Order: sequence, then C-alpha cells, then structure tokens
Amino acid sequence: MKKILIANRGEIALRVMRSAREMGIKTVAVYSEADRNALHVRYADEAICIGPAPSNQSYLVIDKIINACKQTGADAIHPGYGFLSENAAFARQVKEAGIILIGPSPEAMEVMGNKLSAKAAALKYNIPMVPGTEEAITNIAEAKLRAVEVGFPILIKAAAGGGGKGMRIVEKVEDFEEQMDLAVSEATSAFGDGSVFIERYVSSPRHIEIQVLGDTHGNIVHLFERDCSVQRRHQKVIEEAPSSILTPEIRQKMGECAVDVARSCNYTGAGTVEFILDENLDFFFLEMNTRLQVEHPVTEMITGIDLVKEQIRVARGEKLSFNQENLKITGHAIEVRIYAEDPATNFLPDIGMLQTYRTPKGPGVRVDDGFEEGMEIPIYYDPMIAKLITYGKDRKEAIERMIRAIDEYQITGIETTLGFGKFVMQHEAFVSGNFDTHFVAKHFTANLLNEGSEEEAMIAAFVGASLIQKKSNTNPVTSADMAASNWKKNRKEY
Ligand code: MV4
Repeated sequence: MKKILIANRGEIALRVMRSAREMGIKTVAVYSEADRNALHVRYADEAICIGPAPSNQSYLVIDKIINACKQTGADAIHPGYGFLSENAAFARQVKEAGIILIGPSPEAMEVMGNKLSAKAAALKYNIPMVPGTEEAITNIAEAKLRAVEVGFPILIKAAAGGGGKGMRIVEKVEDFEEQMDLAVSEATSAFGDGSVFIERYVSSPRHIEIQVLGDTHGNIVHLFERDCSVQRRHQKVIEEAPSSILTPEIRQKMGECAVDVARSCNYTGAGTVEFILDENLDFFFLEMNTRLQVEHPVTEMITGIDLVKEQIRVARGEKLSFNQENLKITGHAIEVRIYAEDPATNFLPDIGMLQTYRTPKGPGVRVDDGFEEGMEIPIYYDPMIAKLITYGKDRKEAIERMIRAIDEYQITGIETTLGFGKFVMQHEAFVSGNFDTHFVAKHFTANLLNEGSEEEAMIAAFVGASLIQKKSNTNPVTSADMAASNWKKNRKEY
C-alpha cells in the first residue's frame, strides 16, 4: 500500500493523513468546491476536486471517489466517519474496482447496518439484549401482546435506523397502535424501510461502547470502553475512557461480548460495539458501528495504540501485533467536541469566520481539528469544528486539564460549545460520575453559562458590540444558504 485516498474532509481527513505519513504512505485528498482552501487539501501529497459543495454532489458520490483513485493511482481508500464510511454498496464497488477499502467487508457492513440482522447475528453468541421482538413487526395485535409481556414503557425502533433516529417511546398500552403507525411511516420516509421492532425502554441508561479490532486472520481484540453518556439529542458531546462506573469484572464481560459480536459477522478492522447499561449495571447490546468513530482518540490515549495505523495494517493483510493480554488501560482520557453551535440559542448552528483561533497546548492536551485562524466554517457539513482531548494519570487530572485547556482555547468570530464543555466538567454530577444519558436535559439551561465574572461580562459586552458591527458589514445568511446546508437535515450520529 503506497498511496491512500481519504474520502473525507475536516479533522478526520487530517487525522488519517498523519498516520499514513508516519507510515511512509502517500496521501490523496478529495475536496468539494467549498473546501478548496481546507487544511486537509494542503496537507495531502495530492488533491482532487470532486464537485460542488453539497455532499450529495461531492463527498457522497461513489463514482467520483473511485475515479479520483484511478486518476492518482491510489491503491486504498480510508472513508473516515460519516459520508460513505458505512455504505456497503460503496465497499462493494471499491472492491470490484480493485481498490482496498480500509474498513470491514461489505457483508459485515450489511449485517450490522440493520439493527435486526445485527441482533440476530449477536444472538448466536448469547449476547445480552433488551427484551423485545426479534423480528420486524408485521402483526400489530401480536406485537401489542409482546409489548404487554415485556412491560411498558417500551421503545419502538426502526431496523434501518441508527443513532437514535426513528425511535419512539410508548408509555402505555393505549398508545401502542397510534405510535406504531407513526413509527412505521417515519421509518418508511426516513430510511425507505418501514421495518420496526420493540424493546423494553431502559429509562436512565449509560451509553457504553467497546472498541474492537479484528484482522483478516481471525484474531479479534477489544480495546476497552468509552463512556458516551453525555449527549444532546443523540449528538455526543463528551466522551471518556475508561468509564467511571465499570468494575473490572463488568469491563471484562462487556469486552468479551463485544469480541463475540464482532466474531458474529467476521469483523475486520476497527469497529465499535454499542451497549446500554442500566441502574443495576446490567448491560445490553444495541448495535455495532462499522467505522472509526469520532471519539476514537480517547481509546488511543489510554491504550497507546494508533487506531488508524492498525486499520491500515489490517487492510494490508497483516496480523494484529498484540493480543488481548498485551492490552491495558493506563490513565484517563476525556474528549470534548467543539461544535459551531450557540448554547445560548438552544444550540443553533453558528457560521462565519474564525477571527481568532488559538488552540491549547502543554502536557496531556491533544487537539484534532481541521481549521485555522481566518478560515470560514462552511455551512454545508457537520458543525463539529474540533475535538479537544485531555489525558491524565486519573480522571481527576483529565478533568482539571480539560478545564485548563478550555480556558486556554481562544475562538472568536463564531459561537461554540466550548463553554458548555466547561460547564459539564465543573458539574457535580459529572465530577462524581453520577450521570446518565439525560445529563444535558436534566442539568443544563443556557443561563447557567452566564455566571461568569464581571470581567468576563465586560469582555462579552465588547465582543458583542464588535459583533454587531461586524455583522452589519458582512453578507447576511440567506434562507437559500440555509436550505443548501446539510447541518440539520443530514445530521448523522457518528
Ligand atoms: C435504547 C435506550 C433505552 N432502552 N434502547 C439511542 C441511540 C441508539 N444507539 C440507541 N439508543 C438508545 N436505545 C432501549 N431499549 C436508550 C437509548 C439512548 C437514548 C435514548 C433517549 C435519549 C437519549 C439517549 C441517549 C443514548 C441512548
């Protein structure tokens, strides 16, 4: 493997290129017209423009990606996350073109791409699952009986959904039919597949996921867990490794289950097995993500393993160079995602130019980003602009470093979720580890961010005044711009 094309943009494209460069592998960037001056384009050895800004005319067009490979002689593709990364048809076409996809087989993507087939595969290995229906519901009366058996509240899920899309909570039996009809029509219009199933609703879960890695020789290991319980409307905000609530025994059991789930689809490369954990610390398999995840750095920090390099080695057909016994957790890592969203306006996307952009530095700080000072944040793509990761000898030090790093981070010109990240780091529930997936809904209101010092208030006033001036000098965003933006309508959970 001499040359890799990165079929992605932003921070993850850079992240992948860095590992490729360290391995002596050349890189090819692809970019849309909105990304001409992007950092991933400048960083790569070569770059190919693949079309207009909207991703359905560029980053999502399979033929353009494959043609860019042929044009540059790239022998492999890294898809990053989002875009085509979990698209089995893409994986198949790449293979047919004689190009290596740095990722799992199309078959594994297909099995895990549907929650019902994923559960069916996992069932063969006796993986704990939330009680519910094992097949798509075809008979509503039958399903209702099963719902009563399982006990309310129940959750209706779309088999083709993922990351919380197409889920409906049903509180009581009287509402069942109505919610069922709504769920089916929602799933049909969103995924072109109306298959739904039910599960008992676990009301206050922790969201724990296990990183796995498999090679093409049948070896599969896990690299422990990430706790992603702090989310806002299914968008992850904070992730950490290890989880503050797992015991070594549960960790080992979950790890073994995750390896079995991976084995159930002959998984190769890096993947993530998602579980929920209830109040009794019982865990249940939910789904498997067949890509490198946004939050992979926290796992890299606590294991010392470069997951992108491992993905590349596996794609080259090499054996994993370590086994489960060689892996251990050292220290603690936390990631705060920085979105171009304004916490004061219920996280509306904010756009504009990064007037000031200075990243934190020093011990235990890693920033994975794709912008620099003076750049415009394009409106067409995901609003995540950076990931701030801190590492410490223990959770306390990782939190303290995160607060210090957030304070060092200077971003002006756009609103971001940095202050929100600091709010979480300082919240008693987060610090004590006593939180679940409802943390944000339970504990956060916008006015909590305004409890800064008088000095901060003064600075805010000045910045506000200069913003008003600045805004009057720049072109306002039109509704056409917003319509062209994929931020909301194409929001996927990574
Ligand atoms: C659940 C659940 C509770 N009970 N399933 C959300 C994302 C997708 N991967 C699966 N998800 C969940 N599935 C059962 N049976 C809770 C979640 C869940 C969640 C639900 C509502 C609001 C926020 C949530 C955050 C994480 C997980």
